[in-house]
Amino acid sequence: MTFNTKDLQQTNSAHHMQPFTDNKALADKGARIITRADGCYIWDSEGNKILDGMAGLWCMNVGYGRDEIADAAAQQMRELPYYNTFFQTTHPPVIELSKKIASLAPDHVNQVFFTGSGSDANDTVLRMVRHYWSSLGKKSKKGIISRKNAYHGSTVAGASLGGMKGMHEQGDLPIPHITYINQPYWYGEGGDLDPEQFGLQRAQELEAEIDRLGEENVAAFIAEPVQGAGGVIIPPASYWPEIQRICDARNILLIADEVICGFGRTGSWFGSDTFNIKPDFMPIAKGLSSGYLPIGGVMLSDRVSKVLLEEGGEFNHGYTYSGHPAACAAALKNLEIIERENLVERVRDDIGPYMQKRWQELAQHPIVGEARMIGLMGAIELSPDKANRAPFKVKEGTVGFICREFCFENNLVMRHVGDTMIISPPLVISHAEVDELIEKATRCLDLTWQRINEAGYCE
Ligand code: PXG
Repeated sequence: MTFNTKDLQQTNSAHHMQPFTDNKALADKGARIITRADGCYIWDSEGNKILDGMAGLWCMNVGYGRDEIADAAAQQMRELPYYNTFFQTTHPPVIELSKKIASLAPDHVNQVFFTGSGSDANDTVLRMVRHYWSSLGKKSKKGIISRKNAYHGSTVAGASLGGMKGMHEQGDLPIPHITYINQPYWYGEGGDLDPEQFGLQRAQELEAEIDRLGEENVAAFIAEPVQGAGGVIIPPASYWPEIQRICDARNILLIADEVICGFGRTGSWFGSDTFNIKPDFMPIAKGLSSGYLPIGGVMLSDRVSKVLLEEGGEFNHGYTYSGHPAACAAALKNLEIIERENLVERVRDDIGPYMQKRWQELAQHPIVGEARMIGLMGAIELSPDKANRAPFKVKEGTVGFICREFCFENNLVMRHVGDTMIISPPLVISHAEVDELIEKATRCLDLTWQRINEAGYCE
């Protein structure tokens, strides 16, 4: 099939307003048009074959081109394309998926509420947390503590729970009763502390914030086990145990946002397994269906589900597409593939360690300050001065953007967050594809180095 790229770009700009995009600037440049995909590759309308180092948007865990997921969804659409889960009705795919999720979740997590995405999972969690405390008669416990530079979605609650300044500036956010502590970002903010001391210090900010607000006013703490969109920020080992201790000691619910970390990304079924976290709520999406159809949810621990079920009465919340049958059928088939192909174990024992080793080689590059990776999510910090973890002498993000553009030109999808390059390939990536990714990334780092030397950004 051939495509007229220019025509498509013009029509796109005339009618399609894209997310997280300066649409005016994009209209001048023209969007890249992705037309098909298979395995770990996508193709554009010009016929370029591109290695997808981001698994779509951190979601394509089982890789593209899985006919059996398409078949499962199609079969479900023929049988029962839609029915809702309101008004005391349910259907087989949502029942089966709920049971499957409970079997994969940590032992103390056995209920799931379905949504259409990660953002509305976090809207749901905000309402559930407050409903939980008010069901126990503690109406003042409505404050939620989050972290600067967290990402929890784009809806009003999602963006408010997130700690991204640029999002708060648009639309008069955050909503009231959400506050933020600092993130456990050692490379960027650790100064002279060693990572473990720093991790402990950042975790203890939670206790200080609870004291500041008053324990009787705090409902929950929310965090991604590993921050994804914020730049793959892997917390020091000291961080999560201290957070868990504080939540337990101060009777604060713990929400582990598993939207990116869930379903194998960190080498366990959930990021909470990897870090030994015992959350009360786990928002999920993305890898639940590997993005084949939109579906998300909130998993609930026995402690909170018991209160909500026994004391909460009717929960006045839900979405038309909560537990959509075709999305559930796609998710079930996706989870079957992850299990059948042992993808979680593969990330933990085989391809994860291999890619981590190869990724570390990039740390030798003259403009790389640090290379880090857990499971199959990683980052490299661009810096002109490794020893001091120094930034470039140009606006933050300039060099990251240059590198990202070289990646595009060289048929590799690798994103930038400021001057941090991030990667999150499909869990099915082969050893040879990892080699190709490293080879392309190295070439793009070389090109970036050359460009910034010419521009004088390293002096
Ligand atoms: N929580 C986390 C931790 C996420 O990463 C969401 C919630 C929201 O999910 P939905 O399905 O509503 O998008 C996310 C989404 C990026 C990027 O540029 C990251 C996400 C979404 C879009 C872009 O890294 N994460």
